Amino acid sequence: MATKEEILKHLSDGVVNYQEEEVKEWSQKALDEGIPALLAIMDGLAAGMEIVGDLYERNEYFVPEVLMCADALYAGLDILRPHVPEQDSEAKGQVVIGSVQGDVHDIGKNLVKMMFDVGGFTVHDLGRDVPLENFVEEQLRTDSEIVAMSAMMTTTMLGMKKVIKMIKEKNPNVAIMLGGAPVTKDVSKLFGADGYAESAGNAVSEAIKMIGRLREVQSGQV
Ligand code: B12
Repeated sequence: MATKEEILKHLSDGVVNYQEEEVKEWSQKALDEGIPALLAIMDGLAAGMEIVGDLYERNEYFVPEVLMCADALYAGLDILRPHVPEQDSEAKGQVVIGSVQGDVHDIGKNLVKMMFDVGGFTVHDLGRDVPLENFVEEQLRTDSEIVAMSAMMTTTMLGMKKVIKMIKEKNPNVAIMLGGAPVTKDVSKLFGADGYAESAGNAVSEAIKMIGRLREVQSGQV
């Protein structure tokens, strides 16, 4: 029987070495051994993807390898995701989420989406490379309290500022949250966003705080 640490390592290594079949096998093993699915995703699959990021930055991996690593991660996610328990069945609110125009990076966004799902939010996922106006239209269509945008490139990040301006002009009662590797708390503030989270792990708690502040403003308390 493999230990928890061994299973997590196999999941991470499977992503790094783009071994899709191995990742599937170890994802199933993680479930069979009673390892919490969320732990297997975050400390196994996502941890592997972080190593891939370092390899890419050191020019040891290039786009084709990274794409195969992403496929391996998604293969594991397909098996593990249905086993992540809903943390709370009470409806928390609605969120529109997507990776901004020009940006095809969606692994981080999909992890954040999953956390919103299990955290009791109704999620409207626009996908990746989302035209900026679509965030505005989807917010109006669904009357979501939160719009969460992801950008992984310094170039695409600038689109977020435009979306914030467009949304605030049409509907000031929306809380906008930013995330993604090049985005910082300071950048979020500078762009006029209402919130920021560094990782999928704290996105939901930040969103709940943002909704609280929104409701206080709406009821004239501040
Ligand atoms: C995987 C990857 C790819 C894959 C994407 C596959 C996919 N389906 O996503 C592929 C191979 C397609 C790719 C392509 C390219 N990539 Co790329 N890619 C990466 C890489 C290696 C890893 C990103 C990743 O998935 N990380 C793992 C996840 C789990 O982490 P994460 O995304 O950061 O997300 C976490 C947080 O940021 C946060 N978060 C993310 N989004 C959001 C949103 C909200 C609302 C919140 C609250 C939180 C949040 O929570 C997440 C989970 O905790 C990074 C390097 C790196 N170190 O980041 C480069 C990187 C992002 N890519 C880069 C580049 C340049 C490119 C290309 C232009 C390369 C090329 N020459 O073609 C193309 C661009 C294509 C495009 N138009 O978008 C650069 C960007 C540089 C910059 N600063 O602008 C990076 C930083 C690499 C580098 N150092 O050069 N890439």
